[in-house]
Amino acid sequence: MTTIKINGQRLWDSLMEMGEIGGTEKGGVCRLALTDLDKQGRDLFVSWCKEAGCTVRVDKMGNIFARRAGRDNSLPPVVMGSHLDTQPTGGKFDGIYGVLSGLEVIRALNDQGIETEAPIEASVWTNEEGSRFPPAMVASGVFAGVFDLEYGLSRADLDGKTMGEELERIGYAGEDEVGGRPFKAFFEAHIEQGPILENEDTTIGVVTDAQGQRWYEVTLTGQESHAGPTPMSSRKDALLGAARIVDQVNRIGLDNAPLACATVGLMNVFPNSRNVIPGEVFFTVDFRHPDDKVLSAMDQQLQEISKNIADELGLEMKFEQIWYSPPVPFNKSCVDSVRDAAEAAGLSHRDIVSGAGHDACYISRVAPTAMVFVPCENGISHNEAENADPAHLEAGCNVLLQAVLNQAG
Ligand code: HGY
Ligand code: MN
Ligand code: MN
Repeated sequence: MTTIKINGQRLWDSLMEMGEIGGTEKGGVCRLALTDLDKQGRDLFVSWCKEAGCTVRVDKMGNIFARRAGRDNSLPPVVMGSHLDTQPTGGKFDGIYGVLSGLEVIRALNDQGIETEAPIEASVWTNEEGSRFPPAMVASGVFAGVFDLEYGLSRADLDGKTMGEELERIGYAGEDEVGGRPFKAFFEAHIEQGPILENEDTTIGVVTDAQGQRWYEVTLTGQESHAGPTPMSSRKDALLGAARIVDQVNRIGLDNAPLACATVGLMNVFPNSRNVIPGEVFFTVDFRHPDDKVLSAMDQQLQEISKNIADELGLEMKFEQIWYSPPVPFNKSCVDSVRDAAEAAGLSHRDIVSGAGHDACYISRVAPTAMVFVPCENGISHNEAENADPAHLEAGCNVLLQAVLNQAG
């Protein structure tokens, strides 16, 4: 293991500067995929990479690859990266930490004149969050061949704008084909977004797996009618149906505790007027579990229960699973590189399963992949209060550096 180190202050300063773009009153970040703010963040990252001597390429899904040449550039690159898009009430670290850690590794190698055998790349994956354009991780999914390019470019937001149109508009509809080029390895540094590392006072999470996810969209249609003269017995109340299903989603999660997660995060009520019985409700369901069998049992239960509730209340139901991402085991040799790097640096570490989805989950289908986790304050993320300790961020980036050097030679 070499003794070269990254510059923690420079990493922190870059995170703070990037966090200004879309910065919110409460200290969070709102930089939704392919908005003008996302463009600004991308432009800043590209300018930093060019200053660091990288050549920058963009593919047709807007994925960005900043390449630092190695001795033998015919070799497949070792790639680091994550995402720059955030949740509407996101933070400064989710995704951004992994992107700017990749840049910091390149900056540190430059400072200390280190040459690697294989080239290395810092990457940005478009629309990881899936908040504006569902599903999540769609651009890394196209890269991994899970979705075709047409599907990726046609993902639309609630206003009907597609990713293809927005990529053109912000100038990130690149020329390069998406995927089909080998990586020697892929590493993603990320905050844990949960409480385990902090509770155990552990600095590094050696991510062995990521749990599976199923996303659903449900539309219940009843009958708008007057909240006054309509007797309770003759109502077709779509919101009542949605409320009962929301309760059942929660119960399915609790019944499969402690590893299951079940969330209804988005709901639109129509016409959303206080004295009209709601005629239509649209809502989403997010199921997660590390065991695929349990995840499909949860899926069965949800379908059955939703249908019974809709039938009982005389509602029509459109029930669609829009996304399924199976549980992911990461590559043993890459996971070992992360664990060895933490060990060599004398950092406390523990194996951990990722509760969140990441671009690494899809990239692991086409390249040996692993992740490095660091704690975040109170385990909070997808929240403007998201915070992390500069010392942890520095430690995680040093582990990333060593893992990359281990693979890049
Ligand atoms: O939802 C997730 O797990 C990720 O933050 N997109
Ligand atoms: Mn993320
Ligand atoms: Mn996220």
